[in-house]
Amino acid sequence: MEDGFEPLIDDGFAGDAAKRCLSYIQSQREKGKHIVGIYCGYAPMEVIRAAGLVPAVLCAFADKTIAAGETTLPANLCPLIKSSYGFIKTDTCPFYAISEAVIAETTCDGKKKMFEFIADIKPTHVMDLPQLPDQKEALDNWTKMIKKLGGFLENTFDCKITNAGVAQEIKNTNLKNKLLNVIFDFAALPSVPLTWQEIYDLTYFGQVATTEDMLPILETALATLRKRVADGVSHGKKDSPRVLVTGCPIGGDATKVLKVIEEAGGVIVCLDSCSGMKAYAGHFEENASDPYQSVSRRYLDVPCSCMTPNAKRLTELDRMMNKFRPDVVIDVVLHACHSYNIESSKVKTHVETKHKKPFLKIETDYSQGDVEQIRTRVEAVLETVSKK
Ligand code: BJ8
Repeated sequence: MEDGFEPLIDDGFAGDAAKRCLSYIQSQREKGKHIVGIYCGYAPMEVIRAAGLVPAVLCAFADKTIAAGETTLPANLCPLIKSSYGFIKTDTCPFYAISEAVIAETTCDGKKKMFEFIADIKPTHVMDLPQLPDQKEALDNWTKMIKKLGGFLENTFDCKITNAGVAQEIKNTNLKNKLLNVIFDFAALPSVPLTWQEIYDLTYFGQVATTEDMLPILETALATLRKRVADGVSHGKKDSPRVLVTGCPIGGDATKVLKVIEEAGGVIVCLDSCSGMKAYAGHFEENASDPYQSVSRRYLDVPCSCMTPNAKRLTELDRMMNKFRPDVVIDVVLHACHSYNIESSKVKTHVETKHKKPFLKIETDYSQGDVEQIRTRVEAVLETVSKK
């Protein structure tokens, strides 16, 4: 905890987003709620919640289970997939253990093929995600897949999902997203009154907790941030380089990159990935004649590199850059994530030519062996924008 900072979420889990989520999910299970595992920002949360279910994020970020994952999966695969599968293989993932079924999507090849292994263990529903989001068939096809998921959930959990229930969850999500974005706005201030860890804690928990359960947390966080601003409390120095981090989802051992950026004197003002602010962008149309179509439209707007073309990534990057005014953009690409790796070149050109900002791509995994190498590169890029 930063000196002079009251915790944003005062629940004893500050800096440990996974433990907070696990504790929440376990408490929901004790209340009789069913838990369903998810792997992706495309999981239609509004339908999951309308079924009365609690989502558990199964993406893992720990180096310790990579070796176990590699006994089945190839070594030259993304660490997120190997780590997630390694937890399952060693039966050490409490999130997977408590999940009664799994929802998956056809995003990247690695995840898609890994789902075939876990489908043998638990009921696993794989959704056929359209990957050409701008084609006119995409909306109808994805809407059908979301409705099919509804059927799977109704059968598996013996529940009923109504259109009114989905419509209500759309409103709930919009409210949660609105408040989270008010919190993100604080990172756009010239003196930044919150840390990347605090942003991460909120974005991670926000994927799991209902709007009802998030509201008091968000309201307290907002009050704390307003007090920090009033007291002139900020993170980093006024002249610290502002950094926008984009790319693959990161957490756990991969947060080494975020830690190095801070240790090198940077202030992270934007986390543009599925583990950060990406999940809370955009808006769901309310009161639509078909709420499933509203859900479908919003998720097709998620700018993941598995989509082609993925022009929305650059549009969204523009919005983030205009809002958070970074001095530097750092693209974190996990080893063997081909789609984000290939797309990195477009992002670099866009950042350097349109925004005239330095760009750094870091390819990494969950091991700590490259920390010093990353540090040298981060220090060098921050030096180029040093305001001293
Ligand atoms: S919507 S970013 S959560 S797919 S890093 S496993 S893409 S090889 S995680 Fe993702 Fe959904 Fe997209 Fe978001 Fe594959 Fe790349 Fe690994 Fe990845």
